[in-house]
Amino acid sequence: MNHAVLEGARAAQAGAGTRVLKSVCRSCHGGCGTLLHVRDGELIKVEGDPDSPLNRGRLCPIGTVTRDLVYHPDRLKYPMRRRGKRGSGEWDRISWDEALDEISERLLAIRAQYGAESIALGTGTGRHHIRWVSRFGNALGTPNWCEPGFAQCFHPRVNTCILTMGDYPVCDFTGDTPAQCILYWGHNPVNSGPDGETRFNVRDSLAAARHVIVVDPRETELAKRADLWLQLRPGTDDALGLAMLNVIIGEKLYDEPFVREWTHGFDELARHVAQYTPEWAEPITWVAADKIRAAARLFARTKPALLEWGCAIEHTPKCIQTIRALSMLPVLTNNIEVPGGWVFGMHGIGRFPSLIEMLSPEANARRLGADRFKMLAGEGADLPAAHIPTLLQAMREGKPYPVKAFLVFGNNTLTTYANSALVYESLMKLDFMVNADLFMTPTAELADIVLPAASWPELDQIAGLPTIAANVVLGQQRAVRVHECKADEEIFVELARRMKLDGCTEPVREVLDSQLKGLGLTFQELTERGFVNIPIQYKKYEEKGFRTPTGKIELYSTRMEQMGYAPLPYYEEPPESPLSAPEVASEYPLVLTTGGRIPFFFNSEHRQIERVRKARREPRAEIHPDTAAALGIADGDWMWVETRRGRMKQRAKLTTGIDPRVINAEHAWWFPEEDGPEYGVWKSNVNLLTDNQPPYDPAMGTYQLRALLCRVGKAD
Ligand SMILES: Nc1nc2c(c(=O)[nH]1)N[C@H]1C(S)=C(S)[C@@H](COP(=O)(O)OP(=O)(O)OC[C@H]3O[C@@H](n4cnc5c(=O)[nH]c(N)nc54)[C@H](O)[C@@H]3O)O[C@H]1N2
Ligand SMILES: Nc1nc2c(c(=O)[nH]1)N[C@H]1C(S)=C(S)[C@@H](COP(=O)(O)OP(=O)(O)OC[C@H]3O[C@@H](n4cnc5c(=O)[nH]c(N)nc54)[C@H](O)[C@@H]3O)O[C@H]1N2
Ligand code: SF4
Ligand SMILES: [Mo]
Repeated sequence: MNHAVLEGARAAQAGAGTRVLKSVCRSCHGGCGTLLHVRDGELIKVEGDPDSPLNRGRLCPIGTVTRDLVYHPDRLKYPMRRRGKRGSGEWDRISWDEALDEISERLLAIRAQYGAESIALGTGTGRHHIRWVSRFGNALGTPNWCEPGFAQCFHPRVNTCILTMGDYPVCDFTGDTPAQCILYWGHNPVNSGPDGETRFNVRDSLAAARHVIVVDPRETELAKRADLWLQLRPGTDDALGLAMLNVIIGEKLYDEPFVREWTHGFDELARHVAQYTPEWAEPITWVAADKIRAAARLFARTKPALLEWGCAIEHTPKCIQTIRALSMLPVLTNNIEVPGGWVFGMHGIGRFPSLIEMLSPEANARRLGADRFKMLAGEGADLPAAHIPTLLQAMREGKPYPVKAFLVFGNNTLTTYANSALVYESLMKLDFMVNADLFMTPTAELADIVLPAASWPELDQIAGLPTIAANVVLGQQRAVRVHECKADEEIFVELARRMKLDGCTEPVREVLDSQLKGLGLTFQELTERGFVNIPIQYKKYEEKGFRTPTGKIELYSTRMEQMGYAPLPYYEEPPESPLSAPEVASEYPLVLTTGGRIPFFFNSEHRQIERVRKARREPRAEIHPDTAAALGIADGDWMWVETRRGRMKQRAKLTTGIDPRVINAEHAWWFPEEDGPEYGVWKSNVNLLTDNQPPYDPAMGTYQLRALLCRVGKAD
């Protein structure tokens, strides 16, 4: 049946006057196929698309409340200009023309006075418009755009793998062969649906796997299901990974022919990891040596095996070497480019016209952090971005040069960057701030102008999943318009035109069409089909080698060595730990980890939506019953959690699933139901506790969101 006939059939089933449009949910990093039912210009129903290989008709709690999101009474409905001083909380409605004219005039004046690099652009994690932010920056002449995940989430893994393997490997979830062993490391994807996978692919692969290994300080649902649960001390993943390499190499559990032919530097690695025995790792990681051996053996002996890794390994300031060590587990065991293992992408979407050529080499070199963090902001980055702590310092102190303007497109800066108090101080120093969002947030309250952004059913875009790999290409199409909300992409185009920039001025659909040329489709045709699923080819390297300087997977990284970084992975304590900072530990004796994902919210979002909020009214911090009893804390009590940076409170959740020496606190809490302009952002915000001061990861500039020292007490 052709697509027009199919659409007709769907509409007939839905009832007279109803159109059913295929689209893709973008309320998380996943991309579940959806059917949007539209009548008289209104979205009346959202269903999972039964044809989509990513969700087969299912939607998670967040996807299920899409209509509540789109038509929420608190949506920003029109542009507004702040009255009074920054943070006054008083706003006047203005027109889009007024807003865009004022923004372009202010930006042109700031650019003329301080240089283009004094204008910074910010966005949120994995958003549909992420590449448009840097594109607009390139057209404007500023290298300073940022995203909270670039040094802290996913991109450290992406950049490391591109440098050492030539591409970013993803789990083979759309092929025919299920993995037999899955190793979940610092990752809880049944809740999170992260990195361009969907929770449903994850659940299906879990159901099919014979063996499960979990590396997590908390006893999650996955840990309960696991053959082996390695309950490590937060922040010691590098030591554990190195010890597993020691076992795999020492016991000759690796795939000798693959390693010999397709890897570079095995002998150096083997010599190097000989020191990292399981007995060495036990007191560091709190995981018994025998258990480390058992995990290494199970992973190496079961084929095919998958590593599912998450952002927990990127929330300490030495993430690149941790990633290096872990990435070698599937490599040594030859689980790369095989059915049911890690595969490189089919790259179904064509090159995005990033306009990077509009940025001069001098401007590129001025990107904040480029001189130090080459894998984030310089030559070792796939998509270079500014270093957030350096950017905030430039706002506060004007050093190394002033940053005067910040345009934020979809990021609740006060809740998700580390060290929220210092973030607030930095934003208050700006001359000009713009915030485009779906809702008013404590961060948007600090802006000069706020813009109402469109949510996913209100805009056109292409999604390629898994992210980076683009094995499935999905069309996200505008089904409805609400209020005066505009897609971020359109805002950039309109601003570029008004500012008379030499790029970023063509219509959005023209760009989308250009990206689909390789598939022989227009954007319109893609939306009619819904998606294109490109069959995965395995062992592509046998024809072309790996895209690295040696043509092999570099266990010993020549690129990292050239850039002045360690070519082999090593162990280093987190900077604020019982071992590295015993003097701090005497006052703050517990290890704090943060952020474990909640299935009902995406980071700081969705707290306004009653149908999901009722599942989690208040923030929770997990504590062992023995620790709680010693401090007189009962289950459900408000509990202070305090570090050297500050304190905040969450409800104590007593559980034996956490080590008595560890606390886990949720992230991104604020309370939209409380009074503005603060909306309770200082009450339970875990980033009052985290740290954005040095040391940073030497290559990536990563700061410290987890593995810190804290103390807790009963709050009234
Ligand atoms: N529903 C929902 N989905 C989301 C998000 C959301 O907020 N809600 N956020 C999105 C984002 S931005 C991301 S990056 C992904 C993240 O998704 P995940 O990578 O799954 O991240 P988390 O759930 O934060 O952490 C995973 C696990 O790491 C454990 N952990 C904590 N500290 C350590 C440690 O030091 N070492 C190890 N090995 N484990 C540790 C936690 O206990 C947790 O169970 O999810 C994305 N998807
Ligand atoms: N302590 C601690 N801190 C963390 C983490 C942790 O685990 N622990 N996780 C970190 C990680 S991994 C990440 S990636 C970051 C995530 O941090 P962010 O990406 O900043 O996530 P949010 O705060 O949810 O910001 C999303 C904002 O975008 C708005 N929005 C949604 N869709 C759109 C849109 O289409 N257009 C526009 N303009 N706005 C939109 C939402 O309403 C919301 O206000 O947080 C990091 N912070
Ligand atoms: S898993 Fe993500 S993409 Fe799928 S329905 Fe939920 S929020 Fe939407
Ligand atoms: Mo993230």
